[in-house]
Amino acid sequence: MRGALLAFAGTVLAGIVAITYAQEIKPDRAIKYRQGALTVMGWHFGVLGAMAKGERPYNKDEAIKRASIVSEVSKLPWEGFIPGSDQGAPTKAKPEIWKEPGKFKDLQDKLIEETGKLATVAKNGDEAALKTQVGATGKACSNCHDDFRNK
Ligand code: ASC
Repeated sequence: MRGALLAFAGTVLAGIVAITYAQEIKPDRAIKYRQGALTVMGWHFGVLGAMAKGERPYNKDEAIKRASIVSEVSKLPWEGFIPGSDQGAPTKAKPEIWKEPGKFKDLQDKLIEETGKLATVAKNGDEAALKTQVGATGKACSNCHDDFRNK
């Protein structure tokens, strides 16, 4: 009983902390945060894209490093899309993000799934398979951009 009460109190406290913290985040910080994460992802994915296109020599260790960064960082930008952050700093985010949260979340999940596969494929060291998965991952990027990012 005491344990259950403590657990309940902990949950309530965590909820209050989360709400307070969310309220403290100003839209411009959230916008810069998510853009930072997306820029980091684009930087490392760009190297893999260059490898896939033969503009850069294939290198297994480098592919592993880049793909694991992309995989981890692909989980990060989304908490920056807080309500009210459709403006507050220059942003290409479309208002649809906040009107169709389920669809936006599905596209995030799809990206995270594809980047997870990218990291696995990179470790296998199969250059052709990497190339295919770079294509699938890029498609997950652009599917979301098509609906939710202004040009
Ligand atoms: C990149 C990058 C994107 C995606 C997208 C894939 O390297 O910065 O936004 O790939 O162009 O279609």
